[in-house]
Amino acid sequence: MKRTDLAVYFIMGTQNCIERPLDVLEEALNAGITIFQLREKGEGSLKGHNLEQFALNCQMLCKQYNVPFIVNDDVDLALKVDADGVHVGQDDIALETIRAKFENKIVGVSVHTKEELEKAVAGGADYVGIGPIYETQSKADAKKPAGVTFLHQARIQYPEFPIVAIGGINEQNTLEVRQAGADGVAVISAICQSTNRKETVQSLNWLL
Ligand code: TZP
Ligand code: MG
Repeated sequence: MKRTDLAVYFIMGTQNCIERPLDVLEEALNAGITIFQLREKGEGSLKGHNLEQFALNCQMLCKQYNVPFIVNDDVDLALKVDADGVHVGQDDIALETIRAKFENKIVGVSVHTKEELEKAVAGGADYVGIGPIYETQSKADAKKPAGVTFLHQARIQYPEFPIVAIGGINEQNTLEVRQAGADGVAVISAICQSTNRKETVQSLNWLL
């Protein structure tokens, strides 16, 4: 993957949307997001057949806009719908196992420490997600906000490795994250709750 693919990384599940989720996604795509992750989690989230149908609908929209479609955590679903990739945390299936199943696909890993970062890079991750940088309302079990220090260290250690920052990122603090070395910003609420998605995505995307 190219580092620029991470510029505006939209993450969404039906539970994050007040409006019709597929409308939110289409507006985000139209506004210029560069990659999308389906993260269906928490109370009232879709399961089984309904989840698969929703995933297929999201994937179809992403294809129309030529935007990679990534599935969070659910390796089986990602394989079943032939997603462009999968994103896993430290508590999910081991990277080696996933790498083998997604040979020519995108594999992203969340990291919080130097050790986790080195393991992800050595294990063949295509990119890492670092966060939460700021306070977030969108993840029930989120760790304490870490600020940009670790993100900055990661960039110094790996000048070329694709890194996306996550957690409480919005139009106001995106510059700080960029200056710390992130290739892009991964956001849920900034886009889901935006009243002007075109403007929001443009402000989040410093590559435009
Ligand atoms: N992982 C770390 S923070 C977070 C995830 C999935 C939630 C990000 O959501 P928001 O609304 O952009 O803070
Ligand atoms: Mg996970």
